[in-house]
Amino acid sequence: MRSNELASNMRKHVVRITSKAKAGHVAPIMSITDIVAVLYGGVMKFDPKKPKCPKRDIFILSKGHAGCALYCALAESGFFPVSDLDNYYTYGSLLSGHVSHKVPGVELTTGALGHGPGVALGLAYSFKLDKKTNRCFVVVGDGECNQGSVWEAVMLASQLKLDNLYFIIDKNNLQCLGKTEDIINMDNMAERFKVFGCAAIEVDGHNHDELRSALLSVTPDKPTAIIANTVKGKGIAFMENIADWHSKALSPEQAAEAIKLLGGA
Ligand SMILES: Cc1ncc(C[n+]2csc(CCOP(=O)(O)OP(=O)(O)O)c2C)c(N)n1
Repeated sequence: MRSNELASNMRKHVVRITSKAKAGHVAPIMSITDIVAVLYGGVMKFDPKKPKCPKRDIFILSKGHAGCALYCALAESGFFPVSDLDNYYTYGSLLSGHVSHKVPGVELTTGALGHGPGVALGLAYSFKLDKKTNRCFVVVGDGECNQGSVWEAVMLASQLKLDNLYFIIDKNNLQCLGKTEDIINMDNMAERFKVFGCAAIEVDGHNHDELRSALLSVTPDKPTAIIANTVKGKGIAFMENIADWHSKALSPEQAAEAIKLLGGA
């Protein structure tokens, strides 16, 4: 499926299933929807019928509170039936709010921020040691980049020359309680990654062509950092760039309005 169609379907699923479950984190999910859609809509190698296929590329969602975006991409890509999404965030469902590795296609349970980059680095290194060509992609929040563990992983990835590892920074400039610049400023993100030894590319995180070209680029012997400039809540005008929407759930009326804004029925 083309990434644009995938992103559009994902956004509508997200509104439908989060509002049904009265679940929050809609804005953080909308922020990364295009990134995840481009990865699953042509960039990554995977086989939905064999989620553990040894030739697969690895995707890790380090900002695990946005797991719903990944579930929607996996369902749309055939890892499990789209109808299963209706169980999202319900009692006993595998589709928990913070992403769970029990779901087919999910590599790592996350939610405690700061862990994804280190695991992605370990997997990328293991592929190099085994002389395999698999790639690892890890999505990290810009607020999450306040954590030292992120930078430890970046430094070691550079030292190990892991050119099969992609740090994708969801730079929406907001965290849960306010602006990233007011908490620990993460501006000049590309420069920061370059100083730590990565190739760094800055893109519009909602432009699929820019994302695809960055995700397919390789700089020999260097990990790549893709600084994706995004809008928290992208696609739902009344939610965009408003910190309060980090964890709020959509009411049925707001969900209906959101679906209209997304061009749905
Ligand atoms: C280790 C850890 N500390 C705090 C939290 C609580 N928390 C959840 S989301 C969030 C904000 C993260 O900001 P960012 O990475 O920018 O994510 P986004 O704004 O894109 O959702 C925080 C602090 C957490 N999940 N894990």
